[in-house]
Amino acid sequence: MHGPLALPLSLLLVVPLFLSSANAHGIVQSITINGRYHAGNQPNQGFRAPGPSVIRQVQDTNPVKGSYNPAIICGTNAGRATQVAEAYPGEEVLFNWGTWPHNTGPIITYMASCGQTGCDQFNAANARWFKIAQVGKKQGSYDWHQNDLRSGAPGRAVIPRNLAPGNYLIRHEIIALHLASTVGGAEFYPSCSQLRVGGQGTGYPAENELVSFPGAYYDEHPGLVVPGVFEVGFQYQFPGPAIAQLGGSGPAPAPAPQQPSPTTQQAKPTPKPEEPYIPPINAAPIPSASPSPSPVKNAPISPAPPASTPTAPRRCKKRNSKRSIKFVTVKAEAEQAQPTPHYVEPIAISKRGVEVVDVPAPAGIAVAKRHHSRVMKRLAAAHSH
Ligand SMILES: [Cu+2]
Repeated sequence: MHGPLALPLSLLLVVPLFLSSANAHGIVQSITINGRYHAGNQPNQGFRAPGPSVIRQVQDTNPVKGSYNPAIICGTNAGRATQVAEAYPGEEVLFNWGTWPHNTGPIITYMASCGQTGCDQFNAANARWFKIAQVGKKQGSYDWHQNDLRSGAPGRAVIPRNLAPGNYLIRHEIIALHLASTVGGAEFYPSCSQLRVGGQGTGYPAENELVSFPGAYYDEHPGLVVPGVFEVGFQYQFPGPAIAQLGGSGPAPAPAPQQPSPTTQQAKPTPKPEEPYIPPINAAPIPSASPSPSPVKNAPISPAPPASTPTAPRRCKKRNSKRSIKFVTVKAEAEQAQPTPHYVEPIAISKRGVEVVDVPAPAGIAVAKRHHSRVMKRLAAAHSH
Protein backbone atom coordinates (compact mmCIF):
# COMPACT_ATOMS: atom_id res chain seq x y z
CA MET A 1 0.00 0.00 0.00
CA HIS A 2 1.21 3.46 -0.81
CA GLY A 3 0.10 6.88 0.19
CA PRO A 4 -0.55 8.54 3.49
CA LEU A 5 -1.94 5.44 5.19
CA ALA A 6 1.19 3.41 4.72
CA LEU A 7 3.17 4.82 7.58
CA PRO A 8 0.47 4.75 10.26
CA LEU A 9 -0.45 1.23 9.29
CA SER A 10 3.11 0.04 9.62
CA LEU A 11 3.27 1.58 13.05
CA LEU A 12 0.13 -0.24 14.08
CA LEU A 13 1.68 -3.48 12.98
CA VAL A 14 4.75 -2.84 15.04
CA VAL A 15 2.93 -2.27 18.30
CA PRO A 16 1.48 -5.76 18.84
CA LEU A 17 4.89 -7.35 18.35
CA PHE A 18 6.21 -4.88 20.82
CA LEU A 19 3.63 -5.89 23.39
CA SER A 20 3.72 -9.62 22.87
CA SER A 21 7.43 -9.63 23.50
CA ALA A 22 6.68 -8.53 27.05
CA ASN A 23 5.65 -12.07 27.94
CA ALA A 24 9.14 -13.34 28.60
CA HIS A 25 10.46 -12.43 32.03
CA GLY A 26 12.99 -14.77 33.53
CA ILE A 27 13.95 -17.83 35.54
CA VAL A 28 17.08 -19.15 37.17
CA GLN A 29 18.63 -21.01 34.28
CA SER A 30 21.52 -22.59 36.15
CA ILE A 31 23.37 -22.37 39.42
CA THR A 32 27.09 -22.53 40.08
CA ILE A 33 28.33 -23.60 43.52
CA ASN A 34 31.93 -22.62 44.07
CA GLY A 35 32.53 -23.18 40.37
CA ARG A 36 30.47 -26.36 40.03
CA TYR A 37 27.88 -25.81 37.35
CA HIS A 38 24.34 -27.22 37.50
CA ALA A 39 22.06 -26.67 34.55
CA GLY A 40 18.37 -26.09 35.03
CA ASN A 41 15.45 -27.03 32.86
CA GLN A 42 13.49 -24.86 30.56
CA PRO A 43 9.99 -24.12 31.83
CA ASN A 44 7.71 -27.11 31.36
CA GLN A 45 4.86 -25.04 29.93
CA GLY A 46 2.50 -27.59 31.43
CA PHE A 47 3.79 -30.58 29.53
CA ARG A 48 7.55 -30.75 29.29
CA ALA A 49 9.07 -33.33 31.63
CA PRO A 50 12.08 -32.15 33.60
CA GLY A 51 15.49 -33.44 32.75
CA PRO A 52 17.94 -34.31 35.52
CA SER A 53 18.67 -31.18 37.52
CA VAL A 54 19.01 -29.84 41.03
CA ILE A 55 16.80 -26.87 40.17
CA ARG A 56 13.08 -27.30 40.54
CA GLN A 57 11.48 -26.72 37.18
CA VAL A 58 8.84 -24.03 36.91
CA GLN A 59 5.98 -23.79 34.49
CA ASP A 60 6.88 -20.56 32.79
CA THR A 61 8.91 -17.41 33.08
CA ASN A 62 6.04 -15.27 34.32
CA PRO A 63 6.05 -13.66 37.73
CA VAL A 64 4.15 -14.98 40.70
CA LYS A 65 1.66 -12.37 41.86
CA GLY A 66 0.36 -12.17 45.40
CA SER A 67 2.09 -12.96 48.68
CA TYR A 68 -0.41 -15.68 49.52
CA ASN A 69 -0.13 -17.47 46.21
CA PRO A 70 1.20 -21.01 46.82
CA ALA A 71 3.36 -20.50 43.75
CA ILE A 72 5.44 -18.11 45.84
CA ILE A 73 7.12 -21.13 47.44
CA CYS A 74 9.26 -22.27 44.53
CA GLY A 75 7.54 -20.85 41.46
CA THR A 76 4.45 -21.77 39.50
CA ASN A 77 3.82 -25.53 39.55
CA ALA A 78 7.39 -26.21 40.60
CA GLY A 79 7.79 -29.94 41.08
CA ARG A 80 10.59 -31.78 42.79
CA ALA A 81 13.83 -31.98 40.92
CA THR A 82 15.60 -35.30 40.51
CA GLN A 83 19.07 -34.39 41.73
CA VAL A 84 20.78 -32.90 44.75
CA ALA A 85 23.89 -30.73 44.64
CA GLU A 86 26.74 -30.92 47.12
CA ALA A 87 27.53 -27.70 48.89
CA TYR A 88 29.68 -26.64 51.81
CA PRO A 89 29.49 -23.81 54.31
CA GLY A 90 31.20 -20.72 53.02
CA GLU A 91 30.78 -21.63 49.38
CA GLU A 92 29.21 -19.06 47.13
CA VAL A 93 26.20 -19.97 45.04
CA LEU A 94 25.68 -18.05 41.82
CA PHE A 95 22.18 -17.96 40.39
CA ASN A 96 22.34 -17.38 36.68
CA TRP A 97 19.26 -15.67 35.35
CA GLY A 98 20.44 -15.38 31.76
CA THR A 99 18.41 -12.65 30.18
CA TRP A 100 16.79 -10.53 32.85
CA PRO A 101 14.69 -7.46 32.04
CA HIS A 102 13.97 -5.64 35.30
CA ASN A 103 16.01 -3.24 37.40
CA THR A 104 14.04 -2.36 40.53
CA GLY A 105 13.60 -4.42 43.68
CA PRO A 106 15.49 -6.73 46.01
CA ILE A 107 17.14 -10.11 45.54
CA ILE A 108 16.62 -12.37 48.55
CA THR A 109 17.82 -15.89 49.33
CA TYR A 110 16.50 -18.35 51.90
CA MET A 111 17.30 -21.90 52.91
CA ALA A 112 15.15 -24.56 54.54
CA SER A 113 15.98 -27.93 56.03
CA CYS A 114 14.53 -30.97 54.28
CA GLY A 115 15.18 -32.93 57.48
CA GLN A 116 16.22 -36.55 57.05
CA THR A 117 14.61 -36.61 53.65
CA GLY A 118 16.67 -35.85 50.58
CA CYS A 119 15.37 -32.65 49.10
CA ASP A 120 14.49 -34.55 45.94
CA GLN A 121 11.71 -36.11 48.05
CA PHE A 122 10.75 -33.06 50.06
CA ASN A 123 7.50 -31.16 49.79
CA ALA A 124 8.47 -27.51 49.84
CA ALA A 125 5.06 -26.52 51.18
CA ASN A 126 6.27 -27.95 54.49
CA ALA A 127 9.50 -25.99 54.50
CA ARG A 128 10.42 -23.52 57.20
CA TRP A 129 12.76 -20.98 55.73
CA PHE A 130 15.54 -18.85 57.12
CA LYS A 131 17.03 -15.92 55.26
CA ILE A 132 20.70 -16.06 54.31
CA ALA A 133 21.20 -13.10 51.97
CA GLN A 134 19.49 -10.02 50.61
CA VAL A 135 20.53 -7.06 48.47
CA GLY A 136 18.52 -4.02 47.53
CA LYS A 137 19.71 -0.61 46.46
CA LYS A 138 23.39 0.06 46.10
CA GLN A 139 24.95 2.27 48.71
CA GLY A 140 24.44 5.94 47.91
CA SER A 141 22.94 5.20 44.52
CA TYR A 142 19.65 5.12 42.68
CA ASP A 143 20.73 1.82 41.27
CA TRP A 144 19.61 -1.55 42.54
CA HIS A 145 21.74 -4.67 42.50
CA GLN A 146 18.99 -6.20 40.41
CA ASN A 147 19.99 -3.91 37.58
CA ASP A 148 23.31 -5.75 37.28
CA LEU A 149 21.43 -8.89 36.30
CA ARG A 150 20.33 -7.17 33.12
CA SER A 151 23.91 -7.25 31.93
CA GLY A 152 24.38 -10.90 32.87
CA ALA A 153 25.61 -10.74 36.45
CA PRO A 154 24.29 -13.59 38.62
CA GLY A 155 22.46 -13.38 41.90
CA ARG A 156 24.69 -14.46 44.78
CA ALA A 157 24.45 -16.05 48.19
CA VAL A 158 27.00 -17.68 50.47
CA ILE A 159 26.10 -20.87 52.33
CA PRO A 160 26.35 -19.70 55.96
CA ARG A 161 29.77 -20.55 57.33
CA ASN A 162 28.39 -22.08 60.51
CA LEU A 163 25.47 -23.98 58.97
CA ALA A 164 25.03 -27.53 60.25
CA PRO A 165 25.30 -30.22 57.60
CA GLY A 166 22.14 -31.70 56.13
CA ASN A 167 19.62 -31.54 53.34
CA TYR A 168 18.54 -28.06 52.42
CA LEU A 169 16.49 -26.30 49.82
CA ILE A 170 17.87 -22.96 48.75
CA ARG A 171 15.25 -20.48 47.57
CA HIS A 172 16.52 -17.56 45.55
CA GLU A 173 14.08 -14.82 44.67
CA ILE A 174 13.89 -11.60 42.75
CA ILE A 175 11.09 -9.25 43.71
CA ALA A 176 10.47 -6.83 40.85
CA LEU A 177 8.90 -3.61 42.06
CA HIS A 178 8.52 -1.57 38.88
CA LEU A 179 4.73 -1.99 39.03
CA ALA A 180 4.45 -2.06 42.82
CA SER A 181 3.05 1.41 43.40
CA THR A 182 -0.19 -0.28 44.44
CA VAL A 183 -1.00 -3.34 46.52
CA GLY A 184 -0.44 -6.54 44.60
CA GLY A 185 1.83 -5.02 42.00
CA ALA A 186 5.01 -6.70 43.18
CA GLU A 187 6.27 -9.51 41.00
CA PHE A 188 7.90 -12.53 42.65
CA TYR A 189 10.35 -14.72 40.82
CA PRO A 190 11.27 -17.54 43.23
CA SER A 191 13.50 -20.48 42.37
CA CYS A 192 14.37 -23.50 44.52
CA SER A 193 17.40 -25.75 44.26
CA GLN A 194 18.11 -28.93 46.18
CA LEU A 195 21.31 -29.15 48.21
CA ARG A 196 23.10 -31.53 50.54
CA VAL A 197 25.35 -29.45 52.74
CA GLY A 198 28.45 -31.05 54.19
CA GLY A 199 31.04 -29.76 56.61
CA GLN A 200 31.16 -29.54 60.37
CA GLY A 201 28.97 -26.54 61.05
CA THR A 202 26.89 -26.45 64.19
CA GLY A 203 24.53 -23.59 63.40
CA TYR A 204 20.78 -24.01 63.32
CA PRO A 205 18.16 -21.35 62.78
CA ALA A 206 16.45 -20.10 65.90
CA GLU A 207 12.70 -20.43 66.04
CA ASN A 208 12.18 -16.71 65.45
CA GLU A 209 14.33 -16.85 62.32
CA LEU A 210 12.03 -19.32 60.58
CA VAL A 211 9.16 -18.42 58.27
CA SER A 212 6.80 -20.23 55.94
CA PHE A 213 5.81 -19.52 52.38
CA PRO A 214 3.15 -18.41 51.94
CA GLY A 215 3.14 -16.51 55.19
CA ALA A 216 6.47 -14.74 55.29
CA TYR A 217 5.12 -11.84 53.26
CA TYR A 218 1.93 -9.85 53.10
CA ASP A 219 0.92 -7.72 50.16
CA GLU A 220 0.68 -4.49 52.15
CA HIS A 221 4.24 -4.74 53.46
CA PRO A 222 6.19 -1.50 52.82
CA GLY A 223 8.75 -3.56 50.94
CA LEU A 224 6.09 -4.79 48.53
CA VAL A 225 4.01 -1.64 48.07
CA VAL A 226 6.45 1.08 47.16
CA PRO A 227 4.75 4.18 45.72
CA GLY A 228 7.91 6.17 46.44
CA VAL A 229 10.34 3.67 45.02
CA PHE A 230 11.64 6.04 42.34
CA GLU A 231 11.95 9.06 44.59
CA VAL A 232 15.28 10.48 45.59
CA GLY A 233 16.45 9.08 48.89
CA PHE A 234 14.00 6.21 48.93
CA GLN A 235 14.92 3.81 51.69
CA TYR A 236 13.99 0.23 51.05
CA GLN A 237 12.59 -2.01 53.74
CA PHE A 238 13.06 -5.69 53.00
CA PRO A 239 10.14 -8.05 53.52
CA GLY A 240 10.55 -11.19 55.57
CA PRO A 241 12.75 -11.90 58.57
CA ALA A 242 16.24 -10.65 59.32
CA ILE A 243 19.17 -12.65 58.04
CA ALA A 244 19.54 -15.69 60.27
CA GLN A 245 22.45 -15.81 62.69
CA LEU A 246 22.03 -19.57 63.13
CA GLY A 247 22.56 -19.37 66.86
CA GLY A 248 19.86 -21.91 67.53
CA SER A 249 20.64 -25.27 69.05
CA GLY A 250 19.51 -28.77 68.33
CA PRO A 251 18.49 -30.31 65.09
CA ALA A 252 17.02 -28.04 62.51
CA PRO A 253 13.26 -28.13 62.86
CA ALA A 254 11.97 -30.23 60.05
CA PRO A 255 8.37 -31.22 59.55
CA ALA A 256 9.39 -34.41 57.78
CA PRO A 257 9.08 -37.66 59.78
CA GLN A 258 12.11 -38.22 61.97
CA GLN A 259 12.25 -41.92 61.14
CA PRO A 260 11.09 -42.20 57.59
CA SER A 261 10.17 -45.64 56.45
CA PRO A 262 11.27 -46.70 52.98
CA THR A 263 7.86 -45.80 51.69
CA THR A 264 7.62 -42.08 52.05
CA GLN A 265 4.92 -41.16 54.49
CA GLN A 266 2.86 -38.10 54.29
CA ALA A 267 3.81 -35.51 56.84
CA LYS A 268 1.15 -34.02 59.08
CA PRO A 269 -1.94 -33.00 57.21
CA THR A 270 -1.58 -29.47 56.04
CA PRO A 271 -3.94 -27.10 54.34
CA LYS A 272 -1.19 -26.14 51.96
CA PRO A 273 -1.48 -27.64 48.52
CA GLU A 274 0.67 -30.59 47.67
CA GLU A 275 3.22 -29.84 45.03
CA PRO A 276 2.91 -31.96 41.93
CA TYR A 277 4.83 -35.16 42.21
CA ILE A 278 7.40 -35.60 39.51
CA PRO A 279 8.61 -39.19 39.31
CA PRO A 280 12.38 -39.38 39.21
CA ILE A 281 13.65 -39.93 35.73
CA ASN A 282 17.18 -40.73 36.71
CA ALA A 283 17.56 -43.87 38.84
CA ALA A 284 20.54 -42.46 40.70
CA PRO A 285 18.91 -40.17 43.25
CA ILE A 286 21.89 -38.30 44.65
CA PRO A 287 24.67 -37.92 42.17
CA SER A 288 27.65 -36.14 43.45
CA ALA A 289 28.22 -32.69 42.14
CA SER A 290 30.15 -33.10 38.95
CA PRO A 291 32.15 -30.20 37.75
CA SER A 292 31.22 -29.12 34.31
CA PRO A 293 33.89 -28.72 31.67
CA SER A 294 32.91 -25.13 31.31
CA PRO A 295 31.71 -24.36 34.76
CA VAL A 296 30.90 -20.75 34.58
CA LYS A 297 29.92 -20.25 31.01
CA ASN A 298 27.02 -17.99 31.80
CA ALA A 299 28.22 -16.76 35.10
CA PRO A 300 30.77 -14.01 35.23
CA ILE A 301 32.41 -14.33 38.60
CA SER A 302 34.10 -11.02 38.51
CA PRO A 303 31.92 -8.14 39.51
CA ALA A 304 29.75 -6.98 36.70
CA PRO A 305 30.84 -3.80 34.97
CA PRO A 306 28.97 -0.72 36.01
CA ALA A 307 25.56 -0.63 34.48
CA SER A 308 25.61 1.34 31.31
CA THR A 309 22.10 2.63 31.77
CA PRO A 310 21.82 5.27 34.44
CA THR A 311 18.61 4.75 36.30
CA ALA A 312 18.53 7.90 38.32
CA PRO A 313 15.00 9.12 37.88
CA ARG A 314 14.78 12.14 35.70
CA ARG A 315 11.73 14.22 36.23
CA CYS A 316 9.51 16.20 33.98
CA LYS A 317 9.77 19.52 35.69
CA LYS A 318 6.93 21.21 33.87
CA ARG A 319 4.42 18.49 34.17
CA ASN A 320 1.47 20.79 33.68
CA SER A 321 2.85 22.86 30.90
CA LYS A 322 2.10 22.11 27.29
CA ARG A 323 5.55 23.37 26.49
CA SER A 324 7.01 20.53 28.44
CA ILE A 325 6.27 18.08 25.67
CA LYS A 326 9.65 16.84 24.66
CA PHE A 327 10.78 13.92 22.70
CA VAL A 328 13.43 11.63 23.99
CA THR A 329 15.27 9.58 21.47
CA VAL A 330 16.09 6.18 22.74
CA LYS A 331 19.71 5.20 23.05
CA ALA A 332 20.64 1.76 21.89
CA GLU A 333 22.25 -0.67 24.26
CA ALA A 334 25.05 -2.12 22.22
CA GLU A 335 25.96 -4.83 24.71
CA GLN A 336 22.48 -6.31 24.72
CA ALA A 337 23.23 -9.94 23.94
CA GLN A 338 19.69 -10.93 23.09
CA PRO A 339 16.58 -9.01 22.24
CA THR A 340 15.31 -7.51 25.44
CA PRO A 341 11.95 -8.96 26.42
CA HIS A 342 10.80 -5.60 27.61
CA TYR A 343 11.48 -2.69 25.39
CA VAL A 344 10.11 -0.26 27.89
CA GLU A 345 10.79 -0.17 31.57
CA PRO A 346 9.14 2.47 33.69
CA ILE A 347 11.70 3.97 35.97
CA ALA A 348 9.62 6.66 37.54
CA ILE A 349 6.04 6.05 38.50
CA SER A 350 3.93 8.42 40.47
CA LYS A 351 0.24 8.98 40.94
CA ARG A 352 0.37 10.99 37.75
CA GLY A 353 1.54 7.97 35.86
CA VAL A 354 4.80 6.98 34.38
CA GLU A 355 7.04 9.94 33.93
CA VAL A 356 10.23 8.60 32.51
CA VAL A 357 11.12 5.49 30.65
CA ASP A 358 14.30 3.57 30.32
CA VAL A 359 14.11 1.98 26.96
CA PRO A 360 16.62 -0.62 25.91
CA ALA A 361 14.91 -0.66 22.55
CA PRO A 362 16.00 -0.23 18.97
CA ALA A 363 17.59 3.14 18.51
CA GLY A 364 15.63 5.93 16.99
CA ILE A 365 12.32 5.50 18.73
CA ALA A 366 11.04 8.82 19.94
CA VAL A 367 8.93 8.96 23.06
CA ALA A 368 6.95 12.01 23.96
CA LYS A 369 7.86 12.76 27.53
CA ARG A 370 4.48 14.00 28.58
CA HIS A 371 2.29 11.82 26.50
CA HIS A 372 4.05 8.57 26.73
CA SER A 373 2.45 7.96 30.10
CA ARG A 374 -0.68 6.76 28.37
CA VAL A 375 1.40 4.43 26.28
CA MET A 376 3.24 3.32 29.36
CA LYS A 377 0.02 2.54 31.17
CA ARG A 378 -0.98 0.32 28.30
CA LEU A 379 2.39 -1.33 28.39
CA ALA A 380 2.16 -1.76 32.11
CA ALA A 381 -1.26 -3.30 31.73
CA ALA A 382 0.03 -5.64 29.09
CA HIS A 383 2.91 -6.47 31.33
CA SER A 384 1.02 -7.22 34.50
CA HIS A 385 -0.26 -10.72 34.58
CU1 LIG B 1 8.82 -9.33 33.84
